[in-house]
Amino acid sequence: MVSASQIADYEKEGFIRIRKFLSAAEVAQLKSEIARYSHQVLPKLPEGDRVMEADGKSVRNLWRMEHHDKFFDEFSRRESILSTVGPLVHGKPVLLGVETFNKPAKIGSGVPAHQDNAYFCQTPPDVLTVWIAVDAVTLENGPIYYVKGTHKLGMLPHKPSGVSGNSMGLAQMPPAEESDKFCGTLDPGDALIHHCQTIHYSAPNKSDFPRCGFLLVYRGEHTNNDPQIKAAYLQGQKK
Ligand SMILES: O=C(O)CCC(=O)C(=O)O
Repeated sequence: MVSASQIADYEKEGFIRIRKFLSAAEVAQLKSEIARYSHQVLPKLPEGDRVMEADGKSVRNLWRMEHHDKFFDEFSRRESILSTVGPLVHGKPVLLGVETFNKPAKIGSGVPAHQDNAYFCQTPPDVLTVWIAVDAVTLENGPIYYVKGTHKLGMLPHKPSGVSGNSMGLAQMPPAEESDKFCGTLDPGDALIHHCQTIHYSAPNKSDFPRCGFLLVYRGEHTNNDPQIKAAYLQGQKK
């Protein structure tokens, strides 16, 4: 469940941080299930459902995990998660995808500033991501930064970024003070929930410590494809 003050913070800032979203036992199980998936399922995945880092060996992203594995499909249906997400998407949550952003030690690549709806293309923008820390997220290993209140700016122009796994980046970052930025440091099991129009980005991981995030993306049942955003997305994929 999400409290009235958390809902108010989410509506105002475009994100919230929830401490101890998962227990230590749940996060340990999640970590071992991601490792199992990476060993057993990943070798059989279609190319589009995984992205590797520049070394060709380390996983950058796993996409659409719910399609390939029962554990992750069932995880996305947990009542505790759906009841948290419902008030934030203003309706019945519908899963868009289960993913990881692994950001491995030393080699994990950065994520250009973007709004997720450049990929999701939904209207109204009642879509969010639950980003669960599998590892500790510190200032050193590439935490997510959010720009507060930017979910209220509407969709801003994006352009191809050239980054494998994050093909779209903001064409131009709107002016923001340092105090407008929030750094999402987390303990394992903590979560961030961000709105699909909140600008966010993260730096490469040059540290000795991995920074794996496990993501669940939901939309409200009432959202639809926005043809204008979709056209911009498809155009960007051609370049
Ligand atoms: O994990 C990261 O560094 C970025 C995640 C992200 O871009 C997203 O959740 O949309």
